[in-house]
Amino acid sequence: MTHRFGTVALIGKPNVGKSTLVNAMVGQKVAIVSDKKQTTRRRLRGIATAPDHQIVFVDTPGVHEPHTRLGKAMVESARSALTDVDLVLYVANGAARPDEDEKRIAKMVADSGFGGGKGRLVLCLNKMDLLKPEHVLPNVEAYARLLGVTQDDTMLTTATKGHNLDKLVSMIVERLPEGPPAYPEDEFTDQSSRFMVAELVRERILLKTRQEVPHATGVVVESWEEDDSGRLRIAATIVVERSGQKAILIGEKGRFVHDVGTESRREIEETLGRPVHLDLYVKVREDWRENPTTLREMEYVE
Ligand SMILES: Nc1nc2c(ncn2[C@@H]2O[C@H](COP(=O)(O)OP(=O)(O)OP(=O)(O)O)[C@@H](O)[C@H]2O)c(=O)[nH]1
Ligand SMILES: [Mg+2]
Repeated sequence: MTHRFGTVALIGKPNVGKSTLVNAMVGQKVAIVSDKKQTTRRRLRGIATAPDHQIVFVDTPGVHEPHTRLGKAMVESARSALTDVDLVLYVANGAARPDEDEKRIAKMVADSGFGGGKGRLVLCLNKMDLLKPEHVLPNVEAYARLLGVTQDDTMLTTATKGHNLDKLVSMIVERLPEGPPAYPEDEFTDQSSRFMVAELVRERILLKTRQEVPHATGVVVESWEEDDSGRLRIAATIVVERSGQKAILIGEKGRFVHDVGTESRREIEETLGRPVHLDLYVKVREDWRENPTTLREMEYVE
């Protein structure tokens, strides 16, 4: 049996479903997902292993026009993913026509040498559940033209329902070089447990807040120790930019942060496979998104 191995970067606008696709294709939750734009803040790997292949998916932050140091680092992290992969999986919201932002991202991908015709670019039009039947053909054609690919390189998916994902994986595997697996089969990601815990806390906040709060929130795990009973005691700080945001996150009588703690702890215990005691604190650090030290502490930059 031929075994194929390769690295695949998912590139696209924010909120198109890149992280949802990675989780579904890996078969494990490796990336947080939310209905807010710019959920993913740095590159992360999700590893999918099968008898005949191993694919290292590189999930990236959605490419957008950045306004902060964090935003710039996010876009740079997506751009630099293009330097070191076998294939690009270009993900777009198939239910919307390509706009100017989409054109800029397509150009960035082409400029990095992943133009159509070379077998190194696969187009995934996601959110097909939201697409009206009469828009299928014009939308598929518009994206295919933009990226210079044919229908043979295009897959229509609904990531949230798993629709067409097996076909998408086959399309990717066919295009990867032959080679042995690089990771053991039970390894699913390159992230540290500390980072994943911070992300699971942040995901809860993204799902429960609106407007500027999701974007102004970061999470740092401060301490991590095992107590006598074998339970992990984790303390994390939720960092926001303004006192008004802090008030929202604490909530009346501390209710909001308490709920975030209870809800994220359940998922953290599942991920780590052991009981956890989670303490959460909320702090204001003005303009932390401009602060290189904080960005490093949060592991958004190296
Ligand atoms: N209707 C529908 N929603 C989807 C589909 N795939 C993902 N979503 C939703 O779209 C939203 C964004 O999904 P993410 O996976 O976080 O998107 P992303 O591209 O990683 O976004 P960024 O990290 O911000 O770049 C979430 O609310 C998902 O549940 C789909 O096929 N259909
Ligand atoms: Mg994402």
